[in-house]
Amino acid sequence: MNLAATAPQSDTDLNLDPYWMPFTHNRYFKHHRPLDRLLVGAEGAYYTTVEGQRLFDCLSGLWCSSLGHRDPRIVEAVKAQLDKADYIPAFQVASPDTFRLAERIAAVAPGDLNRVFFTNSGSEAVDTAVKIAVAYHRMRGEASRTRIIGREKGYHGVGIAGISAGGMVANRKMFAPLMLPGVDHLPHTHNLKEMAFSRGQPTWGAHLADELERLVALHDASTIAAVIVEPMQGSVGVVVPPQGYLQRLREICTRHGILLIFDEVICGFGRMGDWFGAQAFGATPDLITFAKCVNNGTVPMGGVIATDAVYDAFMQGPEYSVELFHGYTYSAHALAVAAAHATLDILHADAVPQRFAELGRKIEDAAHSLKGEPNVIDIRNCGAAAAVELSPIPGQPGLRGLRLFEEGLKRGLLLRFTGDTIAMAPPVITTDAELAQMFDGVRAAIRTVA
Ligand code: PXG
Repeated sequence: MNLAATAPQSDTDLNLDPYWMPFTHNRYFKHHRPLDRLLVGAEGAYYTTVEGQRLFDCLSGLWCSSLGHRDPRIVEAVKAQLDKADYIPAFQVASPDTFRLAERIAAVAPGDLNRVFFTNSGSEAVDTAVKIAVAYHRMRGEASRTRIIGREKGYHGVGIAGISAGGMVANRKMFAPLMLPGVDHLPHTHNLKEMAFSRGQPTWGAHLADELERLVALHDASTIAAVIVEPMQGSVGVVVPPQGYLQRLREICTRHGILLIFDEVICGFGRMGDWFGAQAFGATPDLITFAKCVNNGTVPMGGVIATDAVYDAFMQGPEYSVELFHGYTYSAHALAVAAAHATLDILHADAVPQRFAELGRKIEDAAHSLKGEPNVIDIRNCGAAAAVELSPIPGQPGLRGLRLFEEGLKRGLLLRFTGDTIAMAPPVITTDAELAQMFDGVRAAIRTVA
């Protein structure tokens, strides 16, 4: 360890080398030392940089802080929990608050999804759901059902199950030998020719769900455990399900005894204008994965909601035996549970899903007003989320997206880009004036990088 690492430093001579930043161009960041990307404060819909600049939080953190930052009701709940108990083990004992939280989550989940398993992240939630799906069939005497069907362009986090079922090539190609065997993929539904500039759910594309029938014909249903999809594909840049698509997936899964998993890590807890994407889009899965907005991103938490039927299949053997050999040290961490209760209080008291539906209508109009700006080849929106896709600079994919992100910072906007697409999902507290400012800033930035 060198001295610089232990001596007090100012932020400007911060040693950037030891921290290996996730999903970040480390060399570019460390070379350019962007002070407008060093964040020290978060309040409401804004971050504050080390230089004191305020940045509007266009993606609610990473899709997780949908109520805005540091709502006093959540802050107080976490502080109060610290005064009662810091850590409570999750194996063989539990806090009563965890049971109450599961009950509250089940109450807002659709259909018979009444059983909640807690994890600490979306990636762990996906691992958990995939394990539950495979074990479920085994418990029912169908041990040959092991195959997982994901979807192209899907993002299910970075665990082995998530990258195997996921469909974003950059997240997969380096790890090819590690992938789960027996995974196949549905085609994605993003088609510029058929659906560019659709408002909300595209009318074209429901037939792509029938590709599942083709995979069943290829592999046989007796080998398939589950299909996992995001109702709305968030990470790849707000790819919206075509009308009728999710219903068709549901029908085919039911017909063939395949479990349907909705990965609602982004869609869950209000963003789609309802509690879950399942309700917003009108299709009910057998398992839901969640994370992020369950506690407004305050303390890591994720989980899986299962139907009674899935849970019941595990309840076999002697009563004293463990039914599912799975769980995490920090499953239902006391601070995360406290933050989740406070978040649910706010989601109910402030009618957040409905307010997201209203905000979504404004986002739709504002986003689609960018049509015709230079290099804009698609605009998509769904719930309170939108994405603008730009044509790449020839031979340099992703560079226009990066430039746009940097222009956004100059205009006080913290944007999120993936390739040459920017995604926006601002907090529910966003005012009309802030929404207008965000889209004015994006418009100006798009023109600058043209
Ligand atoms: N499933 C889905 C659908 C996700 O969106 C995960 C799983 C993984 O969650 P964890 O908590 O393990 O990161 C995610 C995460 C972005 C962005 O910019 C999206 C995510 C994470 C970070 C950035 O779109 N999604």
